[in-house]
Amino acid sequence: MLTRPTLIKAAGIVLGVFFAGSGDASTLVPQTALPGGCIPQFAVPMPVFGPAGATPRVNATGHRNITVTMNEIEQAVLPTNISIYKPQYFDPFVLTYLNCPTNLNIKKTRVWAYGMSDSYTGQTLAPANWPAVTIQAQRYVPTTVTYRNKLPKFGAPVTINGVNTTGLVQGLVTADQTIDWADPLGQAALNGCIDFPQDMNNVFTTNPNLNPYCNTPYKGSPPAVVHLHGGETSSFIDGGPLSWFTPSGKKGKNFYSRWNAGYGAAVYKYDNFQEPGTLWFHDHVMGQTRTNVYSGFAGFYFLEDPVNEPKKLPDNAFQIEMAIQDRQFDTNGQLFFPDGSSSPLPGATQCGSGLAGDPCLNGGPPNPLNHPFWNPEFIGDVAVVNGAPWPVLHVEPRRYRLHLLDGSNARVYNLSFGTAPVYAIGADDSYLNKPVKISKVFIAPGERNDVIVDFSQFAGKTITVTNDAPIPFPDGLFPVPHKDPVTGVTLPADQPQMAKIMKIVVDKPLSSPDDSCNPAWGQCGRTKPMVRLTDGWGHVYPGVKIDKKRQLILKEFQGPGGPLMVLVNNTLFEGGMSPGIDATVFPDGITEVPRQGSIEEWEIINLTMDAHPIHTHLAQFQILNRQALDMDGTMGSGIPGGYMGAWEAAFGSNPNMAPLFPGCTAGQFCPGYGPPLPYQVPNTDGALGGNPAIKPYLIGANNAPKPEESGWKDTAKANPGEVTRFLIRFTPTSTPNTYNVSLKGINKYPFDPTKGPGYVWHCHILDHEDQDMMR
Ligand SMILES: [Cu+2]
Repeated sequence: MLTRPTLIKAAGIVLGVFFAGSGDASTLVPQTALPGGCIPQFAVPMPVFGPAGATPRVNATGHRNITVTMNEIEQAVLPTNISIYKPQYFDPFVLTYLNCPTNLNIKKTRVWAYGMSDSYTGQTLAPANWPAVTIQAQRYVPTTVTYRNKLPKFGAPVTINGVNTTGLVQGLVTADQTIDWADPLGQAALNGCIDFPQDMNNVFTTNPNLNPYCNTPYKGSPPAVVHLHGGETSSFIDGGPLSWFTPSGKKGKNFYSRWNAGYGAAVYKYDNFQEPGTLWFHDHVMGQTRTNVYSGFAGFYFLEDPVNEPKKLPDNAFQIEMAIQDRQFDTNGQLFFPDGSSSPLPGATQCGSGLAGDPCLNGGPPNPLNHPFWNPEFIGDVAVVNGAPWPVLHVEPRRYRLHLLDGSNARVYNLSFGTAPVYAIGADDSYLNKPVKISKVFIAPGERNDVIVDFSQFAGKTITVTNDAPIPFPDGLFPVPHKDPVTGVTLPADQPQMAKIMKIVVDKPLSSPDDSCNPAWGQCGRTKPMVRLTDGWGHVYPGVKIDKKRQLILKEFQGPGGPLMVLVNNTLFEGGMSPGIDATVFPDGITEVPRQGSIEEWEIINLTMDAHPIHTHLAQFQILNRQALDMDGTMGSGIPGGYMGAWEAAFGSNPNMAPLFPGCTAGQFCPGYGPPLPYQVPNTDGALGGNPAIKPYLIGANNAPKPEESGWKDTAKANPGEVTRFLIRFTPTSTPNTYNVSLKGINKYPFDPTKGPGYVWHCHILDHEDQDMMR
């Protein structure tokens, strides 16, 4: 999605237009967007869980059986105690100041939220909240969770805070029935809605298969499932995309429950056997992860192990979690999720046209005839931390430990804490050997950064947490002024309000001396060094045996209006449908089948224009390095056409492969066909995956991962035009490496992706994983 914002901006400049407005987001509920620039910043406190705040975390050691209930609730989100919002805002599309709407009627926001209680006593452990109140678990102490889906359908009766009303959120955040999704009623499949690239002839024009049912937002019983992100868990309880269930008792094909807990419930037992770290849990339902997480389903899961953790980390009131997200709201304070069904306002053309008066930040869906409601990336215009817009946090002048999570659909953040020193102590799941001083926290959807920020020299000061990352990354809408890469001209910010995330005010008196570990003195590292697969400097760690190497491609499939689908290795999620995957070898279409205990090198080759945060379930990995690739032959390999040319030329070149789709031409990219060559035949790089070798096209040096991303990770950025290499090992992170031997490790279930329903790996841009950037 490189060009869309640029095009829209360009159109705005040329045509110059001007009204404060917006279209309907939802086809079911009339909505008018409240531009984010109209919402006052730093007007609400940041909700804090644990000793620093009013809501205690959920103690999973004291309560070993927890019920997590999925509810629709009302939550105070936008400031209501202010009668006047801002009078004007900066419009990114027309690059000028416009009037804010005046007809505001800000109410509490309807969200979907996890509430928690003790399964045996019924005692409430945490109120339902967006984000969920953090669960605190101890290593080796299992947690049994009963998930109960009590979500109301749109318009169905529901009682909220003792008031009888009707379900709203499903009507605001529209499901798209034309992408491969849970489809609990089986109606999308029955009506031929789900649009596969095999329909090549259809896809590029109006899809004749699309009957009116397919254009209808789903209003049935809402499917949901919870994934523990970063969890080393059995695949039965991984909460994968096909393990969903509805309140009415419909289930996905991988549904699992430890025992029958009734309709709309699943019981998972987490062993908590893995190394300590910052995990999180969120919804993962097939084709609706973006909408369910957007609606509120996310929370932290701290796994603690006092024996093996760094000693004397800031804790109690000085340990704070922050889930950073972006959202859009309407003039009633409700969630606004673009579905492109906008009715044009006076003077406006259709939403997303890029023409004069276009009313929508996200535009319409790029290919509405194929996917009436799916947008490739959700772009919000309000920064939200722990469910509060641009909040304020009051702290003491001392060191704090902050667990930072990018829980956004698509937005990458590059955060700074002013001049306060920031040290990374953990990356995603695990602690680093030694703390690393960092100037910016660069975080993509799904990633966590565990940091210590030292406020001790800032008594009486206010620190604004700032962000300068564009969306999509690296060349989308900028929150700050930036240079045009072609002309060198400095352009104004596209979303200036997104340059600030929150404010931290150091105005609390020091309540006690700060005796926490001091990363400036090299403290706060691991007591026992992590097991290394890489040396953190770009090389394989001595003695590490790589069993298999895979080269896997990230590629967008463009329709006439923009992306139709984003794919890993050009293969659909339900890959048995891709003829490029040999169905005799892979009847179920699963291609990445590592052996338990083995170490594999994965080379993720990004042929798109955007960065994609790649997330693996079950197994953690260590980033080896990243290297540029001559994509088109203009970057120094000296090979005409570059890697992209070689890759496209490979389609139809192997007589042993299934015929290309009708409409595809040999020597050209055939979307959704799978890799162009046989997956299991190693190429001249010795890599599986069915793609031409990359070696002749590599340019420049291997770039080592940043020190703060050199530990065990479960999510890592794959930048455009690069190969991102990581070593992934299919045993727990704590299992020692033995020279030249693969160890299964000590764990309570096979660390084997082929046992049970298996695991997925995918892009953590939620809008991408929902449209098949997942295997
Ligand atoms: Cu992606």
